Amino acid sequence: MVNQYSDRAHPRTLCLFDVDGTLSLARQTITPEFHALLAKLRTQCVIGVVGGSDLKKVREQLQIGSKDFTSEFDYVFAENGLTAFKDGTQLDSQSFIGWLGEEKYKKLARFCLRYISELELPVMRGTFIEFRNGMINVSPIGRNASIDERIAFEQYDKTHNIRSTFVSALKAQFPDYGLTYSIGGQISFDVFPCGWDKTYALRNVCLPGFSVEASKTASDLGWDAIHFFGDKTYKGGNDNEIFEDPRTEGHTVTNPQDTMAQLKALFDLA
Ligand code: M1P
Repeated sequence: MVNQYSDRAHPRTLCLFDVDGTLSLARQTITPEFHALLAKLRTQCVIGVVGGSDLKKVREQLQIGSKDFTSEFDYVFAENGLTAFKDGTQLDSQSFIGWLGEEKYKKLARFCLRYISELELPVMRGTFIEFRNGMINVSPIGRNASIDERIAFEQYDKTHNIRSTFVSALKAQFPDYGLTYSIGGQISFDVFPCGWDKTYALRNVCLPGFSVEASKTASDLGWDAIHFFGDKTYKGGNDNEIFEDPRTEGHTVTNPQDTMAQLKALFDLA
């Protein structure tokens, strides 16, 4: 087997991180302190990020300074891994529209826009459907909401169940579409083919000489351990599938400070 990471203290240990609520606060930038800790961690083991957001947003949150952030992680997965980088180089991927087809997508988009048009919300902003490579992201309030409006919507949603009711309506309307609806953030939910959750990223972490086909453990992929850190690890959260996957050791965190504390306890980091 070719060992690509022989410069690390633990070359067969992979640490994967969710972004929002794990490496940074929701839609905010990673702190310089955590950025420096990740650089230290990278001397110990192999590191990667598995975000639900698209690459632009993950970059906004993880890039500090002018150095391209994709070169500061061994693996970067955006849109659950549908946009993937290994050692700073982009890998081939599938697309949501290619999988679903234009006609089915148009029916889905029309239903969502009609549904949103009839919602009674305290405020509504713009960009209700964001079309991405590996998924669509649907937001009842609109993705142009400010940070304060996001926080207010998240609270409102907790008592009015806007997103979960919307998802139930979509499931009832399109029972044969084979889609997963995942409420991973504050103001929206992601829609993608079943199986294209964050475990999709594991397809691309296979070391040379190993095969992802029928892999059941980290060692099937060539690793001693694959750690995954996420905040939404509960059933229905967008970190749940990869957290529960038998190939990973899951760690639930409550916020970026907690992630840092857990890393310091697990690895030899000051
Ligand atoms: O990473 C979690 C989620 O972050 C954003 O959600 P929201 O805008 O609702 O806070 C989105 O980018 C979403 O796709 C992603 O899953």
